Amino acid sequence: VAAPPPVPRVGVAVFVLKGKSVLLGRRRSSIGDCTFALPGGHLEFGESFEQCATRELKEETGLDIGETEFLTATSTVFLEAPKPSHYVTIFMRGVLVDPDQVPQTLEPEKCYGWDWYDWDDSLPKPLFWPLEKMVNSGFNPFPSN
Ligand code: 8DG
Ligand code: MG
Ligand code: MG
Repeated sequence: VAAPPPVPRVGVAVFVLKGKSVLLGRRRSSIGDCTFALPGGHLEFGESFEQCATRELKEETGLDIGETEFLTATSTVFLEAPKPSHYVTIFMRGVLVDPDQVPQTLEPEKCYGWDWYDWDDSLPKPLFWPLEKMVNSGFNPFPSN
């Protein structure tokens, strides 16, 4: 029988804010290998965006965030991947419960390591393509007040 046609999937990524910095890690993946991306992953059946953001962050870094807020959503087709894929990605933001908590690389097969990067003048390169597009369009994950 023929393989089922590909369908879009839902990703949830989270901006963990600490002072003027955000948490980024270099991906080990067939999609965006070696580029710097936010922690995040696939929305599971029955999960809210908030639950997914909190769970993926915990699984990937061990970090705990308080209440999360929805920021924006993107739709991205990754044609360069071995299996072309399409993600609708939900971007959340959260703040550390304990600002001194240190990120751990809990999924070393998926990420080379996490670190804090100043949003205004020291974002690492190359950024994961969807994030690069957001930054270039002037997107800012910090509260505006
Ligand atoms: P899981 O098995 O833990 O659920 O998934 P994962 O291995 O952690 O998935 P992921 O690739 O980290 O995230 C799922 C998709 O979300 C990713 O393939 C494409 C989309 N996505 C974006 N931007 C970002 C981003 O900045 N970070 C992450 N992690 N995913 C993103 O469009
Ligand atoms: Mg994950
Ligand atoms: Mg992930």
